[in-house]
Amino acid sequence: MTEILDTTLREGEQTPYVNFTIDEKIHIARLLDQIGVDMIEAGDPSVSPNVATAIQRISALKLKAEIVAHSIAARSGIDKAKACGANRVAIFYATSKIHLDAKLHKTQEQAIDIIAEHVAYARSLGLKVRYTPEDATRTDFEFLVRVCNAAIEAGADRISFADTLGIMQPHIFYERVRDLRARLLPCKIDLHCHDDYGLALANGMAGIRAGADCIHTTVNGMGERTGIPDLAETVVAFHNLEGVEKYNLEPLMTISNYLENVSGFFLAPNKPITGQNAFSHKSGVHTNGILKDPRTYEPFDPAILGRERKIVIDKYTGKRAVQSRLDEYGIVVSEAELEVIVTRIKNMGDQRKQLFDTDIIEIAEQVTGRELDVIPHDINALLMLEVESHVYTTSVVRRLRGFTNVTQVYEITGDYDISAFVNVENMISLNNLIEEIRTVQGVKRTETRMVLKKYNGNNK
Ligand code: HCA
Ligand code: CU
Repeated sequence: MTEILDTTLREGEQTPYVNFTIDEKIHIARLLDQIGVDMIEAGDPSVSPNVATAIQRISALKLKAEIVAHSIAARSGIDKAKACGANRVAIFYATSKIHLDAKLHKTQEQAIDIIAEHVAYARSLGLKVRYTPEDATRTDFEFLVRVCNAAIEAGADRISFADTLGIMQPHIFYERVRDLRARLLPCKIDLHCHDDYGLALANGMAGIRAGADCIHTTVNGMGERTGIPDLAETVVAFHNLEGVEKYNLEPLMTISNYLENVSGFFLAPNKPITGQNAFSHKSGVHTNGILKDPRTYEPFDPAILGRERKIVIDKYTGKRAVQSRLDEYGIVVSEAELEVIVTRIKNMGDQRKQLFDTDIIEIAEQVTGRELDVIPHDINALLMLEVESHVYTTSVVRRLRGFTNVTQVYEITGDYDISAFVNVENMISLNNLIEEIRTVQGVKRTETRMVLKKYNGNNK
C-alpha cells in the first residue's frame, strides 16, 4: 500500500524566504493528520531551537502519523531528535562522488563507516531509523547498494532514494528503483524526488510502480529550488489514477490555502488540482461541452475537492455559456437577444482583458432595453485584517485611513487585529479595494463580510 511522507515542515521550510511559527507548524501537522499522511517529517532539530520545540510539540500531539526528525550524521543531531520525542530519525549523508569529494572530503569507505556508526547510535537510543543517501541518483550504483545495505545492517528499516537534483526521468527512475529493490536487504523504500525538470511526481509514481513504498511530498510543492511533489497532486493522482483511497481529500484545499497565507508563496493559476484555473473553461467549444456534460472536458469532478467549475466569459465564449451565466442571475432573454449579447461580448472581449459579470449584465440591459437590477449597488462591507507579527498595527491603520472608501477603522482584539468598514459602489469596486488593501505592507490575511442590513442603535 502506497505511503506518503509529508515534509512541508522540513523540506517545505527550506523554500527560499519561508519560515513558519511553531503554532503554524502545529496547525499544519494537524491538517496533515486529517488528510491521513503516514509520516510527517517535522524538521531538523539542529537547525534552531524553535525548530526543535516545534518537533517536540508536534510529537506530543500523539497524531496518527509517525513523526520524523531529520538529521545530519552527527550524534548531537540524533540526540536532539531523541530529545524531541520523534518516533524516527532520518539520517542523511551524501554518497555521490561530487558530494563526497567537494563537500564532505571523505572516501567511500569512510562514508560507509560514518553512516553505519550513526545509524547504530540512533538505534541504540531506541529510535527508528531511515537512512537517506543524499544525491543517490548521481551515486555509483554498486556503491549505493553497499552503503544502503550497511545502513540496513546497522538497523535502518527505511532507505530514502533521493533524487536531490531532480535529474531523473520516469523510465530511468523506474529501472533504478526496481534494481535497488532487488539488491537491498529487507527494508522500505521512500522516494524523495525534486522537481527541477517538472518530473518529480511522474518519477515518484514510476518508482512506486517499480516497488518502492513511500513518496515524499510538501504542500503546494514547496522546497529547495523548485520543490518536490505537491501533496494535493500526489493524493489526487494516486486516488484517481491508481485507486489509492486511504487519504481524505477534503482538507487538501484548506491546507493549500493555509500554506499560501502563512508562507506568502502563492500558486500559479495553472497549477494542477489546487490552482485557480484548474476547473475553469473558456473556449466556446469547451464550455458548450461542459454545460452539456462536464465529463467532456473535466478529468474528474472538482466536487471531490469541494471546488466548483468556472466558466470564463469573454471573446472565446459561445451562446450556451452566456445563457447559463444569465440564468444564474434569473435573466431571461430571447434567442435573438442572446445572439446580439454574445456578439457584443466578443467585441468587448477583443478590447479588454477581463469581463466581469456586471459587464455582461450591462450588455444584456442595453440589448433587451430592460433594467435588470440584479447586481447590488452601494455595498457596505466589514473587512477583518490580520497584521504580520513584526509590523505595528497602527502603521497599517494609518494606511487604511488613506483609502477614500474606508469609512471607519477599529483596532480590535481576537483572531484579527483590525476591522474596517468600507462603502463601495458595486462588487467590482469591492474586489478592487480588497486587492489593494491586501497589498498594504504588513497585511497578512483579510476576511470580508458583506453587510446585508444595517440597523441603528436605540440612542441614534
Ligand atoms: C537536502 C536533503 C534532502 C534529503 C531527502 C531525504 C535531499 O539535500 O536538503 O532525507 O529523504 O533532497 O536529498 O532533502
Ligand atoms: Cu530534498
